[in-house]
Amino acid sequence: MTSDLRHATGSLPTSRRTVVMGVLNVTPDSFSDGGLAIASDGSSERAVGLGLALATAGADCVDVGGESTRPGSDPVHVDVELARVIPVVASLAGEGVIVSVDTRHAAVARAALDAGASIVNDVGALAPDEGMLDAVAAAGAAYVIMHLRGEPRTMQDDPRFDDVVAEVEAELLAARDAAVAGGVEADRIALDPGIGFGKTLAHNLALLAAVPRLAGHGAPLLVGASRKAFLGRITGVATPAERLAGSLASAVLAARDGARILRVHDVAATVEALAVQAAIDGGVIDAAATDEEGRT
Ligand code: PMM
Repeated sequence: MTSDLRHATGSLPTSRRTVVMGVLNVTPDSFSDGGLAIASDGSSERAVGLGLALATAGADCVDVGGESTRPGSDPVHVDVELARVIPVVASLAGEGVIVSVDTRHAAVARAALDAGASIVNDVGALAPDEGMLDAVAAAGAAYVIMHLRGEPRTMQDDPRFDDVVAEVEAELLAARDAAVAGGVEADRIALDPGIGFGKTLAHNLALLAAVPRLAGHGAPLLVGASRKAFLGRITGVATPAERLAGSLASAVLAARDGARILRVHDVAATVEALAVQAAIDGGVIDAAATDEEGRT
């Protein structure tokens, strides 16, 4: 049984359904949507508007990131990341949106939590930044532990595993143990196999096929496959923003297999697809779905 995911301002209902985390990259260079949320005058208005639109479209939480971790990207200075992220986090949290901050840096996590964020999404969680676990524990935040082999700049150079599922699983569980030992409560932790982070196409497919196994450790499993390069390799769709069909296919299959958080760019379409999956699997039929002649 998967538990609800407790966070700093409440909990996500992951025991009952698959929830949607909307992606808001406040970066000039993310692979999927780089530059979209950054205004030329540096103001945060455009990003806040996009974040509110994600929430209106049905996102259960909005994941705000200020450092691109696409393959080959260089790290940004923490001050730059703070300047990009904190005003957006504060505004969205002020509007009642549940905010997750996508960062590897304890200073950014701490400032975001002070500004109202509820969840820390740490793509560096296998080797957390000094002070990260203290910051998460002190705020009672949820902590997403994502699997990453190497570092973003070089992670796709030559990823190797003997048994990708067993190794990712063992490394995630070890990181969870370390986080619990560091003061983060177990029911505030979500696990994520890190699709595309130091993995080949075959590795990504093996991990997605292993969602039932990876979701079986009590912690909500987060899957972030939306718009990623492996979908383009399969479908031939080169432009990330045009990978909706592949993204939805992976989302529905992951949800059916037990993933309880989906990190996605196309929130409205994903929410619709999940409603159909949930209705088929759970037998939920909304009265509004009955047409005028009483047929459903
Ligand atoms: N993917 C990206 C960034 N952050 N965080 C988690 N937990 N899981 C992911 O799969 C993940 C992430 C890269 O995608 P983006 O550039 O579209 O944000």
